[in-house]
Amino acid sequence: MPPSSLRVVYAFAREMHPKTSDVFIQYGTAGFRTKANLLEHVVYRMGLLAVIRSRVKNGRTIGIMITASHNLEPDNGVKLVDPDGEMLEQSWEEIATRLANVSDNDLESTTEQVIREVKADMSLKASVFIGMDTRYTSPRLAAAASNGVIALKGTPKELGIVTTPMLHFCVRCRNDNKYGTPTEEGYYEKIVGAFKNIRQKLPVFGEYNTTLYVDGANGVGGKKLNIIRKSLDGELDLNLYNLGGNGGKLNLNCGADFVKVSQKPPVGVEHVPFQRVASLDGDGDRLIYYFLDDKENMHLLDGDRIATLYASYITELLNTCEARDLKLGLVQTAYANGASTKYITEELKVPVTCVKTGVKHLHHAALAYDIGVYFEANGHGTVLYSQNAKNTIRKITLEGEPEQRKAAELLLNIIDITNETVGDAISDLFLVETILCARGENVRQWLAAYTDLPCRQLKVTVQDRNAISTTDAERQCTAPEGLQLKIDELVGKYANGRAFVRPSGTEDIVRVYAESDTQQEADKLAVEVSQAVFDLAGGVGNRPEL
Ligand code: G16
Repeated sequence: MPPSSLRVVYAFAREMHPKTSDVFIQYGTAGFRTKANLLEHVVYRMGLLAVIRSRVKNGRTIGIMITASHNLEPDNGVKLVDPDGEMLEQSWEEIATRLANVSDNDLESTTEQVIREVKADMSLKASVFIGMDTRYTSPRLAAAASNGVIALKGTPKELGIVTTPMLHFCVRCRNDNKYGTPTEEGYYEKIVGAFKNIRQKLPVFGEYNTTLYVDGANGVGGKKLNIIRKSLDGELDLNLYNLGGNGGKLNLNCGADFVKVSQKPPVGVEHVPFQRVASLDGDGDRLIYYFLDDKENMHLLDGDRIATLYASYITELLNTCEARDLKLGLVQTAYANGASTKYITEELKVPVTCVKTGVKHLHHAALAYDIGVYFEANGHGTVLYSQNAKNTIRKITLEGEPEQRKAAELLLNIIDITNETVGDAISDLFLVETILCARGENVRQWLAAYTDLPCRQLKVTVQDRNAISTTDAERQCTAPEGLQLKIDELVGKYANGRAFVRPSGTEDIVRVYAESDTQQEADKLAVEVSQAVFDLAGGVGNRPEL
């Protein structure tokens, strides 16, 4: 494409998606996220960038997802997906931020500059898949993304309303047809098909029962499970709640983020003692389990629990296969409960890596293992299998002893249930159910593996969240001056105390995490650390109180 035709980039911007706000916006933990009405020009520009990225990748398909995932309805967001279905390469985040913030007048020249910088061959074809969540602002934003793609003569394909992981899956399949068929149906065929397949090999036994309640967060994940539910033949009896009807609002007092952070059950779900409930988030990329006991106390089975369930079961199968050369490791963030890390290293004897928040960081670190299990405590995670691991397991299905072959075949089915491109609530749900069924366990038995340290998460609003800087996988704070010293002093007062603070990359707030021996102490420590943030980092509004 000759540079002269870049004129259309400006024309489209000015006529259809003008930049109407001067608020600086940054590609954060999971792309751009803010109030939906501030995003149209950003999304249009991400359409442009996706075409450039596709051309740099020799015409392979790039994904654009319109979603603000766990955020409330008025927010929206956009993120780019790379050809293997993984998050956009980090070095491009700066380019995305630059392109999103230039004025309309400078857009043409900046686009030209980016094309030169990344050496994109603009004569190549470019293909972009666009998906969106159920927010009422999403169709308009998806259209803006499409226009961005068209402005640079790329080919957009709108997948309509899909979960974020479905978009990642379709992008991967479009570029690697051995992974699956790049459609929603192809996704069901592979993931649900593998689950049904495995269920034929693993009859229900012991304390496991097939009834599962699901909180759909009034988002897309629940709707898709409703489609899947109809194709299940008793392998799993899904009772679905919060599907977006009856005035239920997206992520409001429900969904994985609400359940994890507030440590309360969601509204809208029937409560039956000891019934296991799976809670999804708004775009279906996070999963948390919980149950209420007969005294209505809530017991949470979060991302750390799911990770330990996976790691222990996969290790068991690898041992049966005698595939002991395959190195399995687990990746967590600073939010991982201290008790889970202790259990993983001391009981499971599995190595743990700790990285910064954001699945893009966990995904990257998990690639260092033959089998890398990664999970954020908030329920976002998956398992990555290296080609070496897949080949070894496949070989055992052909050459192993009968018991080894059986375990290796189970592992192959498990790999097929897994969405290796990104954390996926639906795929994770089927994987958890598979393992609980294989072990004949109920939720109480699952919970018994270890006891969580009581913890509390809080949010503090400050003038500028970027005033907070961190290091050591976000466990230490380097700015503002004096804040880490104050946190250390506070933590020192508590038995088994641990706390850290970090600026959120998806909401305009600072997050505070605290852990201690009792819930009361964890709550107190969290408030004291929040007060320190408020005092030293320019808090606005009311000072946090106990
Ligand atoms: C996104 C990211 C997650 C991250 C979460 C919160 O989740 O994909 O990796 O843990 O945001 O990030 P922060 O603490 O920076 O706000 P989701 O489900 O909202 O896409």
